[in-house]
Amino acid sequence: MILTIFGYPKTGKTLLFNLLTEQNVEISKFSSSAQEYHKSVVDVPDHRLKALADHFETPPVYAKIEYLDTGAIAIGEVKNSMFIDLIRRADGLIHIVRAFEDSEIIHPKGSIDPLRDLDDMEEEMKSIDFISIEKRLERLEIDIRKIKTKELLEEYELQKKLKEFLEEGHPLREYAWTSREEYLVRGFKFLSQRPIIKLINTDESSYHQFADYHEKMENHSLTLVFCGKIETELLELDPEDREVFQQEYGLEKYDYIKENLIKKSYELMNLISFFTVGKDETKAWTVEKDSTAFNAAGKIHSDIQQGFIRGEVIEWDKFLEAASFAKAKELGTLRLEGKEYVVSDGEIIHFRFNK
Ligand SMILES: Nc1nc2c(ncn2[C@@H]2O[C@H](COP(=O)(O)OP(=O)(O)OP(=O)(O)O)[C@@H](O)[C@H]2O)c(=O)[nH]1
Ligand SMILES: [Mg+2]
Repeated sequence: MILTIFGYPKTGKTLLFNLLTEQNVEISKFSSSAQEYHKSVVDVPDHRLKALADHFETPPVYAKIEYLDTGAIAIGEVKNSMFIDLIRRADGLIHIVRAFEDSEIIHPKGSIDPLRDLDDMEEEMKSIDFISIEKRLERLEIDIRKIKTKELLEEYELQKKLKEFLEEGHPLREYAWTSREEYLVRGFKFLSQRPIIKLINTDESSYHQFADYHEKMENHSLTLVFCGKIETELLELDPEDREVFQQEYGLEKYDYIKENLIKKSYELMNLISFFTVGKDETKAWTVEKDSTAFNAAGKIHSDIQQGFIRGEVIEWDKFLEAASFAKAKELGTLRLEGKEYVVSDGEIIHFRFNK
């Protein structure tokens, strides 16, 4: 899964990237070379996988997230940005805005107003989608005059609906997509259709001022508030000192962004994990909520999917209670399930298949 961090200049993108990936990319108060971007792949932490790996004495293989940190994008310039492909390519977006004060760091708008900046970016993304849709509609009108295929007509109606939806002021992620509709416009990678985490980067003094935005989940968008610079400083301390300073800053109940963001992105993007265990490795797999055992098998290998016979399924903690598959069978906690079985978060699945 790819998550792309983007935003206006000097909002703390690279500082966030460092926190999420434990890298040490240089950050600066002054304008940097906007040409470069950073990339890093991290493990998705999962205590359940760790416990299973300990039991089987095999290495845990965590699910992975690839984070991309783009350079600054000037206001109004998303459409011309060299990073637009990195934004389109993402499975989910992280848009970060500045709420922290620092008189030495110039804000391109001359004042600090994170909610305004969130809206500005939303408008830019919607208007880029609007322009792509208008162009596509013109093209479709020409094509349909030549040949009227069912699919072209279907797409034409949909693009018109999407255009109206944008005109009413909604981002495309709020549209009630059917899977057929998603399929029809899959090639467009609309920016406002991507699930998005809106991150407000603030100091301890205004952290509580944004309390309404601490975990605001709505229509495939989630807003979170964090203190980038303070968090970086806190992480350099020993855990006991950290608590003392957190109290001093009034951040007793602070959620550190690295784990919080991953946990919340899984919720936002409707993702769950299942596990496979074996003599070589204990592995976490990511699938969409409501995936069937058949879909899950396909994640691992097309041969397993094609030869699917059944899945032996057990919740990770029930397995550890039983301590072996034989015992779990005896206790009745290990179940046999068919292709249509809907996988739940935290299950171990052992696939039986015809080779
Ligand atoms: N006070 C304060 N300063 C911050 C915070 N986050 C970032 N900064 C400062 O803002 C400056 C820019 O940080 P970067 O992480 O480089 O920001 P960026 O968005 O990657 O910048 P560009 O890539 O140049 O657009 C640095 O001097 C940081 O120390 C924060 O939460 N509080
Ligand atoms: Mg940067």
